[in-house]
Amino acid sequence: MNFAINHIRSQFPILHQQVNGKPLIYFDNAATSQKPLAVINAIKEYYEQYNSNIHRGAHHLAQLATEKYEEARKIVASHINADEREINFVRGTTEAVNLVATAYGRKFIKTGDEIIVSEMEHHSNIVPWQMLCEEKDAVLRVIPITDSGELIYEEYLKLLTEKTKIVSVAHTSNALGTIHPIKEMIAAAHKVGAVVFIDGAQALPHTKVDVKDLDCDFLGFSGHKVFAGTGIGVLYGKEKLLEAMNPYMGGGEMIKTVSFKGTTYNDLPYKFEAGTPHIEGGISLGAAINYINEVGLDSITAYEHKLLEYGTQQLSTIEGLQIIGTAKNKSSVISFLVNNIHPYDIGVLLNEQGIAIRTGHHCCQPLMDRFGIEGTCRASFAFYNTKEEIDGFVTALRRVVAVLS
Ligand code: 7TS
Repeated sequence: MNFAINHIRSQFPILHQQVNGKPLIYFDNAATSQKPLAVINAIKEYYEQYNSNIHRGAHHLAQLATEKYEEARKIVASHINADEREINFVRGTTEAVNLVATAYGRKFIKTGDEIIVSEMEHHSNIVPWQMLCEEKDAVLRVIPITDSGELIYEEYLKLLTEKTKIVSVAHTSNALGTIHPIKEMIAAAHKVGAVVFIDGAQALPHTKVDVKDLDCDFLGFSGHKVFAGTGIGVLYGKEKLLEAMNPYMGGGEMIKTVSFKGTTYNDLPYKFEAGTPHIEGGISLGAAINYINEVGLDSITAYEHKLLEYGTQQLSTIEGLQIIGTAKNKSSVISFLVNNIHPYDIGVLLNEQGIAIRTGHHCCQPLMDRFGIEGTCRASFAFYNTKEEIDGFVTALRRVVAVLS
């Protein structure tokens, strides 16, 4: 693999530590990713050199902070091939979905309308739509999945009718790693006049996402999964849709004029950014995106695919281990169960050996119900992980299974 892995790892200080006397192996990247020096230094510089509130000060620090924050918006826009006005900074994917469900849904969804999600969604891409359906007396339809963890495409096509107003699906599943055929799904939804929200939380850290090529109407993602800080994320929306929507929250920044006779709203994107934003979060996101582009997203995708293949192969040598989610097109996530061992017990014993994985339902209870299980163990890789770490993990897991069997 032609990938400067040692140099890359040197950029992530947190990776070089011992946990319970063993070198840390961090395989919980789908939950949150670690941060490179480029991001840590951008946050440090912000607080050491130009901390200030933005958009409102005539003074030097305020101007500098505003410049850097708006520069980050440009970086995000160009990264996903959008216009700056279409980039709304939010807290994360969860807020992006809630914003659309509220600001678009409240205005445009009527009694009897239908919203489609899949059986594989994260709770944050289910519950806001359920809340909207309850409020509007609309109907939530669910795309079923196969035993290997792929959406049943024909069933999706059957669900699409003139009643369908919104389709909201993940680009990539956090629990199984399945990459969905979203470009085709978006085109099919557009044929019946529906708008499409893409949950990009698990896609942006691993692959290039081009909103124009996909032609999605909305895209949400979280900064913390894409190597930036927590509490920052992005809602992309097509300009004409964002223009048509009412504001989500009221307050400072999102207004042009306020009077008791009536208030007028600010232009995009500020219309959706009430209050003092997460300034260093935005700046950290700009730094993170610059960093992954320096490494090269195509190389990242290719390298991680090798890790996925190697990890899948190595884990399959453990007797009694069953991989949940065996779709053809997957990102670097491996969910598994071993015999009847509770995933949590595996997680605890792996932690004793310095290995971080996730156990549980991964905020996908309907998906777990579909498989008739309570949860899984999930190892999720980032581009700073290595084959050697996978070897260490598989050896440790073998030991854990022997103890718990
Ligand atoms: N959508 C997907 C596909 C996700 O994986 C997550 C977080 C979210 C939405 C919500 O993102 P947030 O940043 O707003 O919380 N997923 C996970 C996970 O798999 N383990 O911890 C968080």
